[in-house]
Amino acid sequence: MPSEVDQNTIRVLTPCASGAIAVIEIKGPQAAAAIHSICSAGAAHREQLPVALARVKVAGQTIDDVVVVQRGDDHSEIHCHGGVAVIESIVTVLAAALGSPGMARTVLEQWRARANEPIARTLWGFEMLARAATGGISQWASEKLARKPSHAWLIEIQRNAQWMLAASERLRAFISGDIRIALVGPPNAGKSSLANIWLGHRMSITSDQPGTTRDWIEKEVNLTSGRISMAAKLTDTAGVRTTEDGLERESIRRGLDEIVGADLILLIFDASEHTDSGHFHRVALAWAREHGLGEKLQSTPWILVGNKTDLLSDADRHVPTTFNQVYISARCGTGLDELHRLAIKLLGVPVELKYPVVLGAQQLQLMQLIREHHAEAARAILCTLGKMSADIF
Ligand SMILES: Nc1nc2c(ncn2[C@@H]2O[C@H](COP(=O)(O)OP(=O)(O)OP(=O)(O)O)[C@@H](O)[C@H]2O)c(=O)[nH]1
Ligand SMILES: [Mg+2]
Repeated sequence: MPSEVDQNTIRVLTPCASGAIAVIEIKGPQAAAAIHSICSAGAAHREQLPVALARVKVAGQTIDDVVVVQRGDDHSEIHCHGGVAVIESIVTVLAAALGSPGMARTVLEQWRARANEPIARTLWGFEMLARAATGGISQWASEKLARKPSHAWLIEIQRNAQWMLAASERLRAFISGDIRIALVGPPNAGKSSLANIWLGHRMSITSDQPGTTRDWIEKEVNLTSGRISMAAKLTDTAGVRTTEDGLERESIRRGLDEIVGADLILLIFDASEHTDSGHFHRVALAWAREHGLGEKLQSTPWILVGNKTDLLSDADRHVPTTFNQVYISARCGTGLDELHRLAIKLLGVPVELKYPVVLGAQQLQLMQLIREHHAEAARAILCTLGKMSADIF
């Protein structure tokens, strides 16, 4: 049986980021007494008014002017200024007032752990959330709130919140940048040049010396097409060829190992060495089989990338003969839009990535909305969604 002290909890509901206001939740049989003991003015009483202005003082010194909200008999919130030092101080004095000073450390650690959580990784998601304060979900909810709040619209908000949560779960890999794209091909094809131009700065050394890349290198890149923008991990590998050099053989083996876990393979060749795209396709497939990649290409989406098109005259320029071919020039940066479009298509990026999807702190807030089924909570959460997205810009 937990003691009364153990039943008390403190949680910082707002995310660990710079913000004007923070909300600290306190629950348990001693919640009201603890708030009363650290605030100089009277705390809120639900029967009269659920909110009250108060001044938090420690040893006679004022820390902050706050609003105390009483949500229930054993459930209150302190709405204080959002500075980190203010939050840390109030959590510390609250924990002490509850007779459990050690709790402050755990509460603050949990709060800080949420500091780097992405809110939404998609451009469209950001846009939708940014508009939330003046339009989007918020406007829709405000209109409903302006009329008499009804059970029906709360159910509707819940249904939407649930949809966002479910979509966010389904899209987690796409949102969190866990998708892996591997660049594979013979030496000198331009793998490292493509990786560099994609990243926007030098990731790998390039040279006309075959076998320049000796180890696989992985970096996060952005994949953008239309309204979809997602992060992915791009791996540049050593050029694959038969060689007597033991060190190069080991580099090639490691590169091929990396390809095993890839979600998309970019098979890259020097297109200027081939007469037409049909010939190019056959040679590339034979090359892949010769180097043990045949099976992997059966089970993983792949794109045949013909590089160095700047070396081809207009008359010699290839026209793709299969849906998964693309021609680029890593030197001039041409063809990259088409490469992004095809990559997004072949990765099977779900259509939901066009809509707002949420992670981390916002997920918690949506869950709270679903659980509490409460008009006040709905309003607070929708305002926070708007505020958080405004903070991003
Ligand atoms: N003309 C032209 N040259 C290119 C292009 N892309 C790469 N190159 C050149 O081709 C050579 C090889 O490029 P890298 O990017 O090092 O090729 P790689 O496939 O990484 O080679 P390894 O690391 O040896 O496997 C370099 O001299 C590049 O400047 C291109 O689009 N056009
Ligand atoms: Mg290289």
